[in-house]
Amino acid sequence: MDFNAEILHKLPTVLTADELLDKAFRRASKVSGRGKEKAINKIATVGNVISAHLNSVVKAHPSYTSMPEFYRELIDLTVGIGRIRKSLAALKWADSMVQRVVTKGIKQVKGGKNPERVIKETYGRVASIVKQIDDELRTLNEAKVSLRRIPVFLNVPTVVVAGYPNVGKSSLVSKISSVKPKIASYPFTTKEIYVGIIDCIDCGEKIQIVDTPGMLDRPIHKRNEIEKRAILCIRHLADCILFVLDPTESCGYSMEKQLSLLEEVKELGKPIIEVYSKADLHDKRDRIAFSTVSGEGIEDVKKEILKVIRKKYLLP
Ligand SMILES: Nc1nc2c(ncn2[C@@H]2O[C@H](COP(=O)(O)OP(=O)(O)OP(=O)(O)O)[C@@H](O)[C@H]2O)c(=O)[nH]1
Ligand SMILES: [Mg+2]
Repeated sequence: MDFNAEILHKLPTVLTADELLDKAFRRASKVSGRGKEKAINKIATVGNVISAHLNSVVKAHPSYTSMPEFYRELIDLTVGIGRIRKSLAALKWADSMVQRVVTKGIKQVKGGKNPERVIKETYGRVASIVKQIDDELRTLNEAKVSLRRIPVFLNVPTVVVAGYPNVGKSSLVSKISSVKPKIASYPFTTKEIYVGIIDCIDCGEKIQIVDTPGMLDRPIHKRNEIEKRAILCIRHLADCILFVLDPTESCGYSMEKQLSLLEEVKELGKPIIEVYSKADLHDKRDRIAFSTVSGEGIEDVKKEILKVIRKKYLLP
């Protein structure tokens, strides 16, 4: 992927309509000059401040059409690309309307109309335009906050950890990689996607590990947006899937359901490593079993990841 997701972390804070108008009018109140000239400066300043802000927001957004499908779908799930596009279009509209009102105001002052009256009328029109896009400004500020949470994925071999909620995915990721996602004893603790790096000391390879939200075994159209994020990661990022099963069922879900989800994930046709979590609580060993409590099997999991990745990338 040559798209740099850091652009999503650099979006500017978007002012509300009132904040933007305040800023513009305050700046205009400080302009110097006399009579006509001062009035023209004031009106032009209002136009410039508003235009600069709206343009900086519009320009900071990436092209949602040309970015990789994975990011596009993830952003669509997180914020909605349609909403972002509509809001950006509203900002462009407001910018051109404000500029039109400002140009007209300046012309009127130059033409001899009472400057004070023109200022009052122009300010009123500008305020009414900017207030019309208040919802869109707020949407774009919310988008900025959400987009900042989308991780930057590296273009390196990637293992995606998947499974039912509460089975111990994040506990494992936190043990074997650089990222420390939240761990808790309730399902759907992980709502977003976490990316860590497993430094493989003996081979010098960097392997990316992606912690995903838990998924339930149910048809795609019934899945919530949190589960859909996990599917997206598996589909687009995974060179290999680490599927975590909790045979103690202390996660709150039966093995039958967990295995049924495993079957579904297998259909994606990617290499899968099947592992048991919570090995300190059971003695099933027909799959690699690990415990983040006793430490048992953690190295085996790492070794298996490495083996699969090496095979896929034909590494020595
Ligand atoms: N006994 C025992 N408990 C564990 C182990 N690993 C995780 N747990 C517990 O299992 C619960 C769920 O752990 P998480 O790592 O948050 O599980 P998750 O699969 O990431 O959960 P979601 O993010 O909700 O999908 C927590 O209460 C952990 O303390 C383990 O090896 N042994
Ligand atoms: Mg988790």
